[in-house]
Amino acid sequence: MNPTLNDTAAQPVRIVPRTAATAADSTGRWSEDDVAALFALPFADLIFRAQTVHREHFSASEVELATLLSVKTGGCPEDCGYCPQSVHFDTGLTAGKLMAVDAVREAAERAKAAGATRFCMGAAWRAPKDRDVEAVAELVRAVKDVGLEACATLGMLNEGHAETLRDAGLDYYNHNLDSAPDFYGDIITTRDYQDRLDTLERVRGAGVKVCCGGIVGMGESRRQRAGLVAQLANLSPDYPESVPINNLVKVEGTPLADQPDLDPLEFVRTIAVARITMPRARVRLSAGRQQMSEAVQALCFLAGANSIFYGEKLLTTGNPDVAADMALLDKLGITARRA
Ligand code: SAM
Ligand code: DTB
Ligand code: SF4
Repeated sequence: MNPTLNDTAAQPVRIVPRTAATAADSTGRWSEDDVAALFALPFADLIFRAQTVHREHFSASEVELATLLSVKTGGCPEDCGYCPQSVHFDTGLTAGKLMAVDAVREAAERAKAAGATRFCMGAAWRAPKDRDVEAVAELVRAVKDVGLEACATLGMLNEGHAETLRDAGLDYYNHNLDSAPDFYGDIITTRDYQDRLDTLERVRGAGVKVCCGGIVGMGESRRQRAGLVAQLANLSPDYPESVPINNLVKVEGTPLADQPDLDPLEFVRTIAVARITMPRARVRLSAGRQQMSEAVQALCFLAGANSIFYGEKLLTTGNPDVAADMALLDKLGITARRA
């Protein structure tokens, strides 16, 4: 008989996961090295650690359902290499004007009836004008009237914009850092990292909750994924309340259309590292679920994801249909967060 197995059977060994020097410093800051060390943990240790942190702050069997709606589609002057809505790339998308309040209210009512608690409105603007912000404030009021949490992502905000949206009842503003600072320039040239940080500061300053994450699978290195997570975890005065982790959706016509797939387990690791470094945040398994197996999604929930986009569409691309998502959550014994 294998002596090792025999010993183990006779005297159970307490397995303590290796944690390495992987923790925030005394000020709560995460160095890129420490985040990279988390990524390098044995998979089981990383997931165990993420689960432990997750259970300290959330029920591990509950997920938030957020529905997305593109309220202003396409025609965006920015050149974000992943995005089907940029005017720089021919993706066959038809651009539209800002949606009317009634249509948005109806979409919010449908989302609520389907079980969502959060409604996120996206607009393909570089930066909204004052009148755009006023118009979106009306949409926010409609969403709040329906009884959903309201989130908007409209691009860069100028002075006073975050306050106008807050006064309309906006709960969250989504503005992603998207990648590590040293990879950002490979993906976007029309605005820089500091522009993003400035908008996030305006959002925080107005007392609106921050939803900020990024995209993986764009050809970045693992070190750069660690760099992105470190940036998010170290945001001042605190990390975002909500952290969407998107897996690149490859859209024909965009420069990243032929990007090789990221190893799914590396995506799971990214979720786990986000959970460990931002323990109280809603970590959202965001774009890319339609291309992901159920098993990988289940691993993402184990790794600490506790929010998903719910409904057939993201902004312009597909998302699993509601029945499939319900069946998956049911299989996993995960329930939807109640309002
Ligand atoms: N125009 C605004 C902006 O960029 O801030 C808001 C809308 S923009 C589409 C919102 C986010 O969607 C982007 O920051 C990016 O993280 C994500 N996104 C866009 N296209 C994507 C794609 N093909 N795959 C994954 N995420 C994507
Ligand atoms: C986020 O981080 N992901 C969402 C939301 N915030 C606005 C957008 C995903 C978009 C995926 C590509 C599309 O459907 O156009
Ligand atoms: Fe425009 Fe936003 Fe798309 Fe960039 S991600 S091209 S800013 S809509």
